[in-house]
Amino acid sequence: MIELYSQPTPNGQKVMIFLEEAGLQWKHFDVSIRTGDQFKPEFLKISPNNKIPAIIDTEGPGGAPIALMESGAILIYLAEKTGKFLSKDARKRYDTLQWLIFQMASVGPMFGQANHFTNVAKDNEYGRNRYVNESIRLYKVMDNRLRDSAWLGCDEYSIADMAVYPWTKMHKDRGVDKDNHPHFMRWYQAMEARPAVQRNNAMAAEIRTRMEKAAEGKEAVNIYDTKDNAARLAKATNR
Ligand SMILES: N[C@@H](CCC(=O)N[C@@H](CS)C(=O)NCC(=O)O)C(=O)O
Repeated sequence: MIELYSQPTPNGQKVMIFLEEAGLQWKHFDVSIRTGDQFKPEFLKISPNNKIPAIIDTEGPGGAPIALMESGAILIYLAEKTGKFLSKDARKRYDTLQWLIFQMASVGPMFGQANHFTNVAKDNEYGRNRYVNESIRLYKVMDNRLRDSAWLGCDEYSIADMAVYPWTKMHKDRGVDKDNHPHFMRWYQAMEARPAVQRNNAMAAEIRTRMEKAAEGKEAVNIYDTKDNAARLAKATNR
């Protein structure tokens, strides 16, 4: 059984997509980053960086439980555990890993900052331009890659596609469409046609509603105010 400690943000959804694609037995444990669950001592035991997602595989290596954080590492672990979505052919495997890391190092952090400066720190023009422009460049990189390759990682559907897809749902906001990014859009539509991806999207909406309801009346943590993050962490870990 895979226990997923998470919230259905793009980083959470990548793991949900894998679990659905692979048909693994799994359960979602809600960790509300709005109400500060990421700073609870029990969560920090499995995710010391106080971020979702994290998993516990109750039957890890040698039959003993294993806890993991970092969505890229989780996807590699699950791919190796199941023998699915990460090719055994060395070239395809390293191609896939390089595009997975492209997501972890570029798409996630840059798109995240672009969203922040577009929706939260709206009066910071420098930040908005820097990250929105970088996001637009990254969409072109993906369009070029998908001109030459059926899927992002290699010629097979893989963990690289699962990692990127949830981050690209807002592509229209960056002016990406069929005319200017035809190869990206072909891939995006192929992703949306997959039953496991559709199940993920439905489940993500359900879990989001459930978590919003559970958070009603609770004090919210301002995750954008990072000044007292160190204090929150110290309190949670008694340091
Ligand atoms: N590199 C990490 C990033 C995880 C991450 O940034 N998670 C965010 C939500 S998408 C989070 O937990 N934020 C809570 C906080 O910063 O307090 C991964 O891919 O797992």
